[in-house]
Amino acid sequence: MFGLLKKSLQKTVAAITEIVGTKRDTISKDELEEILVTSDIEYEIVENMLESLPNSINKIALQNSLASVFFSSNTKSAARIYSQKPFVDLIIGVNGAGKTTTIAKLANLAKKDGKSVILGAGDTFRAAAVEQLSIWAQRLGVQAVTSKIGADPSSVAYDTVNSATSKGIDYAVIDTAGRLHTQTNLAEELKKIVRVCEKALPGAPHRKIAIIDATAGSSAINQAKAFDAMIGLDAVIVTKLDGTAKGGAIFSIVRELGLPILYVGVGEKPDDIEPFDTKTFVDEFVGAIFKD
Ligand SMILES: Nc1nc2c(ncn2[C@@H]2O[C@H](COP(=O)(O)OP(=O)(O)OP(=O)(O)O)[C@@H](O)[C@H]2O)c(=O)[nH]1
Ligand SMILES: [Mg+2]
Repeated sequence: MFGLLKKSLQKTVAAITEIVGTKRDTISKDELEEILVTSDIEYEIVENMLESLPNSINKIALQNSLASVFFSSNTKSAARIYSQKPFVDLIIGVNGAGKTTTIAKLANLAKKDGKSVILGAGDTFRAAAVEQLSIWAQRLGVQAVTSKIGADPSSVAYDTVNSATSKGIDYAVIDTAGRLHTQTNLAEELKKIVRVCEKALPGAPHRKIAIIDATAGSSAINQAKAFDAMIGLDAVIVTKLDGTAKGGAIFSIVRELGLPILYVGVGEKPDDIEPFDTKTFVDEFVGAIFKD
């Protein structure tokens, strides 16, 4: 289980191994500080953790400390997928975070679960964006709602939800444009998309999911906070965990946003997605430092 999650943490683990050398029974605070900061856990979080740990830290103590990040912050819980029909996900995130790719992955998962899927090309800003989503829809054999470039994205969202309802489709996923969160028109646009989904189907969108690039550091977290302030996020999907040694970013994301991580993206293909599992994640970290 969670093989892809483990695999995607290989570089993070390798970076830790480089600092640790041979695995130990205990580790000093200074060494642990270096490890945690190197893996991209924010300094403030590291300081907080270290405060409550003894000078010589063993496996159990670190395990508990890392796991507590998830217990204390992961308070909001997202709706269970497919708990409604149609179940509607709205995907939000800055440019290049991996929104469209993640939508393909979610559609692929749903298909494997035997669910019918419709995609909404709500990024009407760029011609390439609509095309990218349509290509994925074709490849995966799912439906897509598209419109002309520059069309109102909320009308695409409305059509997607309505189409899903009238055709009896199980799962609808709506893409959005990834312009910067500082633009007030993006805030208005996103709010309108949410309003319009709700109008088409009370309760929709069932999840407003932020896509966060694991390699983007604290700026990505601040952007997600801005999205949360705009429309209230329900959950997060962390992308590009493969190919980075900064797996510790996950701790920062959870601590800062207090949102559940639904999945992690571990590559560019539709199958490169894995449910996030706290225990596996913490065990990989701890296992890189301590003897069994
Ligand atoms: N390695 C890796 N690459 C990813 C992952 N997810 C997305 N990508 C790549 O990241 C790039 C951007 O992905 P998109 O899905 O187009 O991102 P987006 O958020 O839709 O971007 P815009 O539409 O421009 O806002 C593409 O080259 C993807 O293949 C992942 O989990 N791992
Ligand atoms: Mg896109």
